[in-house]
Amino acid sequence: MSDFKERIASELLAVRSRSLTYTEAEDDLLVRQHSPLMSPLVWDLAHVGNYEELWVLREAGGLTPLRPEIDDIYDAFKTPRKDRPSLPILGPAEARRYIEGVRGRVLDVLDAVDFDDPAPLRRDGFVFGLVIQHEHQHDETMLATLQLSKEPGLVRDGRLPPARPGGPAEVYVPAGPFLMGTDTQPWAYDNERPAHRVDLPAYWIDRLPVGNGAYAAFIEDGGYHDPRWWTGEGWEWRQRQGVFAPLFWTKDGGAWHRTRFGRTEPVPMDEPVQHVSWYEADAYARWAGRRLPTEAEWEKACGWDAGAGRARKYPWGDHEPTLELANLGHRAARPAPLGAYPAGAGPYGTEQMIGDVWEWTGTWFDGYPGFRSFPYREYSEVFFGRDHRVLRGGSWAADPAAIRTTFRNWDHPIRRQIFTGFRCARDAEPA
Ligand code: AVJ
Ligand code: FE
Repeated sequence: MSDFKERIASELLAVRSRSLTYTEAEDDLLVRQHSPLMSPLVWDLAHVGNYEELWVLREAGGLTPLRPEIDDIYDAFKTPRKDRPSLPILGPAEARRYIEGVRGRVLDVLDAVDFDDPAPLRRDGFVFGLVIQHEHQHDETMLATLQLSKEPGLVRDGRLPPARPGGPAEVYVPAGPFLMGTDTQPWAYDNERPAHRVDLPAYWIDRLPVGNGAYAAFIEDGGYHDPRWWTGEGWEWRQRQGVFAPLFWTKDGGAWHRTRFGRTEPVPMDEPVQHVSWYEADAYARWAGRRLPTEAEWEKACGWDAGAGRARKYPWGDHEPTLELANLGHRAARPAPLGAYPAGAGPYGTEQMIGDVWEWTGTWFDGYPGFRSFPYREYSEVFFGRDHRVLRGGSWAADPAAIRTTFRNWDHPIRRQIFTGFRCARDAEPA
């Protein structure tokens, strides 16, 4: 096998070992639905195998279906999350057997496929990138489900670099055009394409994500009780849901605590805030006299190298993340403290844009000019419009294989159980 194929094989192995780790729990925990917003873990597990069968074995490999009768159950569009527990889904042992059977054949297809084949699923191994990233995305979802299950099982305490206090609060991004999106990243999704010129006025953007300490000041200042800071929809949501703090926060003896993966601890004030909805992020920004960055502002600050006239794959350049550059891949079950990654700074001096927390932007999820759906409308296109806000950068739970400057995630503005925070921006004063 070529080096590239070896690399793909090892990425396939790595993501599968994570999926299996996340589903090591007892059967009862795997088949239970922990929230109507989430699937039972065992559904995610068989779904990633079914997706792999559909795209690699059938579409790219031309093989006949292994178990066509289960396709509908694992089609996210045919079965809404709330219905998944009542379906005849495969049990844990059967699900593991099924995905293993698929995987064996996937490695045969990998061995045989020609990456110079002009068929877009096969060229540059696109279909393998598709399934590897897909499984990573479901792994992150499974981790959020596990957190809701209150099982302490999956807390990891890997060492993260320390906080680095001080430094400027915001960085300046001068006016000028940049190239948004990509035509050249071979595994980029349809929604990241095509690359297109966007001309932005000058703006300021936070050097770091908003921290728990700053967010607690918003709470203490009565931010959750003052409709001035909220959009009409956001205020209605806040009242209806009775929300007064980020998800998992409680006030205990006058101090904020958070309960995650079954463990309660004082809220670390120097960590990026997470588990806030778009509405909360937006309200905080207004309270602070700022606003959320647009998606374009976020991307330009993240990776646009104006001197070189090109976008970097990551803020620091094109080389893969290391322990000193970003907090990705679930090394510890938390964002790193603020300022922990000076070496991971972007071209304008922003830090921690990649990893730690997904960052809400002010932009609705939509197609770029010239968007063409590939390989299927249900990956991106059906979500375009005014239902989902764009999230950028990836969280501590995201894997490097599924993260880059141009990667776009999206979710409903009410979503809080995902690993989401934000940073603020503002227009630069007119010269
Ligand atoms: C890109 C994270 C919004 O997990 O809902 C998973 C990706 N698409 N299966 C999701 C996805 C099909 C999606 N997000
Ligand atoms: Fe999926």
